[in-house]
Amino acid sequence: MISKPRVEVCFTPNLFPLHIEDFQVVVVIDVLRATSAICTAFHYGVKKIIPVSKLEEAIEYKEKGYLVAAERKGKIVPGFDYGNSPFTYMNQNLKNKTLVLTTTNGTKAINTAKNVESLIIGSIINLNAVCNHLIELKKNVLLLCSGWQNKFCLEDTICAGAITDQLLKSRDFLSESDSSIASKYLFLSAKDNYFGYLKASSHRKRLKKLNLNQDIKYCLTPNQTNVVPRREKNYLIS
Ligand code: 3SL
Repeated sequence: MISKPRVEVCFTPNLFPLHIEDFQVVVVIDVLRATSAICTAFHYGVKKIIPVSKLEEAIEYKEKGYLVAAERKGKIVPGFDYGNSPFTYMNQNLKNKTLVLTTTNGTKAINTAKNVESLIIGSIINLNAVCNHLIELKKNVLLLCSGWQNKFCLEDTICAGAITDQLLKSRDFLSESDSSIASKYLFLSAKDNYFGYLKASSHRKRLKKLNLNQDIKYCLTPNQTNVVPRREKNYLIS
């Protein structure tokens, strides 16, 4: 009997080494806001994104003349061109441009998974496109939640649960891990009102204090784009 590919959820980047064995595809998820901003940037025509983990690397790129976006704790780092708001990337001036991006957790998660065969970018705004892509690929999938400073976070887990739910419903995948089951149940209880469900969550509160409610609403609105950004060498393309 041919066995089906598996889907599993990794709650935080520091757990990644415990999960990675046997997975050919990793989906990095940072709903608020890095992977939503990345999808938005490609949807509006950005050509390449180079994700870097450290501010020092971002500064080096800036000194070489690259356009660089840098976010720490929700704010634009002074001296950089852009931050991490998806609305920043709805910008015709960025069409066909290469952008360097560093964020508190999302770009670190992307670089945590540097040795995997295939890495794609997932969020609620490209949910169905990601699921359709994975169903076509039919390979073992690990859903890597970026979390917050290596701690569990609700919105990434709910997005991982939404992907898990669709893959299992396709009947082409199976899941053997408690992390996938837990994510799916969280998704099922949140799916009718992500914004309300996440009201007490730590990052929603953090962004709300920075007056970023519009960003939160946008990032929690499903299927606004069909882009599925993927890694090639050290950069992302779509
Ligand atoms: O942690 C990250 O990578 C960011 O997405 C955080 S923020 O939403 O920009 O605050």
